[in-house]
Amino acid sequence: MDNPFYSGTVAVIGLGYIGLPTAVVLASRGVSVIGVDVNPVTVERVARGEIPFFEPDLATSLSGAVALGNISTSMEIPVADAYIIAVPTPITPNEEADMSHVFAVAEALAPQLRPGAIVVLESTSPPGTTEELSRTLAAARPDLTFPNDVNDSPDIFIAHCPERVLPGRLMVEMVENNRVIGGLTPECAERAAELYRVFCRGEIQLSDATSAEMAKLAENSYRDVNIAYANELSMICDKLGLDVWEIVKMANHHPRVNILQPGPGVGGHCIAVDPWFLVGAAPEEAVLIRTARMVNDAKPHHVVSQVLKSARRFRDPVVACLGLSYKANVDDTRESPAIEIVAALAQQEPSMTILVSDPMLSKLPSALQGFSNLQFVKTHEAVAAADIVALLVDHNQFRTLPRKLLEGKVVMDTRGIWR
Ligand code: SAJ
Repeated sequence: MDNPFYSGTVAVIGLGYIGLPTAVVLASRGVSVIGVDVNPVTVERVARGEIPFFEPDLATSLSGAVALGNISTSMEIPVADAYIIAVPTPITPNEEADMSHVFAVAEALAPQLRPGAIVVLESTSPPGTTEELSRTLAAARPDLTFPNDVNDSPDIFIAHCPERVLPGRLMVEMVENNRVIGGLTPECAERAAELYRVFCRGEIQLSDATSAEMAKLAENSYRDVNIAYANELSMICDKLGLDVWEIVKMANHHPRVNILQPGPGVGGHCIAVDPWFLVGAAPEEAVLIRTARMVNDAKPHHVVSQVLKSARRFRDPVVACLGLSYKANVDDTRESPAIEIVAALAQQEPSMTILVSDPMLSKLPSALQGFSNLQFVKTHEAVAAADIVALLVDHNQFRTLPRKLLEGKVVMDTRGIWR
């Protein structure tokens, strides 16, 4: 198919980092999209063409789609031909998958289903969730047939299509990346693929739903395990007084070695969360995956103890903490190790003055408000006043900081950008 088009109405449920770009990309290709969210502010802003978070090129695409009249928003799930569920699947404080948003959607969605509808779960989920979603919908709608209970074509088609887009490159990767679509039956996968082919130029691999869920978790756990290796090396190098960046550079000269970059820890809504779904699914088997999570979760504490150790040599230490987001050049602070580090320093050392700077943010995130020893200032101001400079995020603006400003200060470069 050269120019695939989907003539039905698509409801995208959850207008967050994944749902909103998906809705926008479908609408900009002429599909009639209804964006659904429980947050009234998001619903109003998106309807006006305003983005609720920063992502390159999202604003122009959204205002274009709004101008074309292809996207509307609602707080209620409407009757539609296809549904894409992109709601959060966080973890509980006990590191168990919190699937409450997905099943709240199922409850609200069931009454709206009409024969022929496609339901695609995009949210990253533990293996078996799509099947459970189908059973939940089936229980609420005994008048319809579902893929798990008929041999012929069911009334409702259900699939899992995990996303792979990288924050900061969402609008490009949404279109270019290869995707996996796992259907509860092969026909479910094919129906969902027809919808995704409208905007996805990458290869679409068809599979079953549970394998697709597992593939997504395998991808993110792979990344977590590899970053944990880099972070563990960095802690070993600190102990031995070696430069981990030099060691990684040398090791990566080997033709089959590609060690990732150590950092202050792992943040974001995916890599720091999803591996726990595998641990939950197979606790006895997922030894390496659990250990990697623990290594990465321990890294912010290691950075805190290094800063505290350096601070001992100053009477009233002033520490500049540069960067708060979970990674470079985004304003997303979810699960950010930088925030964890700054909060721990502020709490553990009330006599320390902490000057925080992040050019991607306009103010301190709520988790850091209320500390009397903490101020949000401009980068140059923070560095000029500091005894210790802790670089926590490798934003481009920090890369170009004149090195002269760092002279005479203790520098803790957790991202290795000033070497
Ligand atoms: N990090 C390091 N060292 C590295 C690479 C990353 O410390 O060498 C840190 C980052 O600073 C950040 C965390 O890891 O704190 C995660 O960053 P990331 O860039 O690896 O991943 P995300 O969370 O921005 O996006 C990931 C992507 N997954 C993979 O690369 C496997 C993306 O493709 C997924 O779509 C996304 O998770 C998701 O939604 O699952």
